[in-house]
Amino acid sequence: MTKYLLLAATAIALASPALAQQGGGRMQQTPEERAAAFVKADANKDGKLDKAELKMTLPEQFRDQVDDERLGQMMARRDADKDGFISKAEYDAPMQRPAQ
Ligand SMILES: [Ca+2]
Repeated sequence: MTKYLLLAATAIALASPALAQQGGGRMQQTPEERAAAFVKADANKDGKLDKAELKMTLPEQFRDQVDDERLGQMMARRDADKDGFISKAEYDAPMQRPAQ
């Protein structure tokens, strides 16, 4: 059931990008925008993002609010193979919920 709700919510978000952009702009990015954000954030062009680089993928208004701990948590959520870097594949993968 939860899955259907999530799908419905996603469908609504996708169907109304203008709506998603309002109210401080939640990150409903197109694949092209995500790819561009990754390339832009990958400051040393090694094809993966470290913590500082990951921070650069965040909307500007969030960067100042994210401390090192939060950043580490975001990193851990995306870093599927736990090598300490976010590869393009990991960046593109659906966000996992933190393991409990
Ligand atoms: Ca990099």
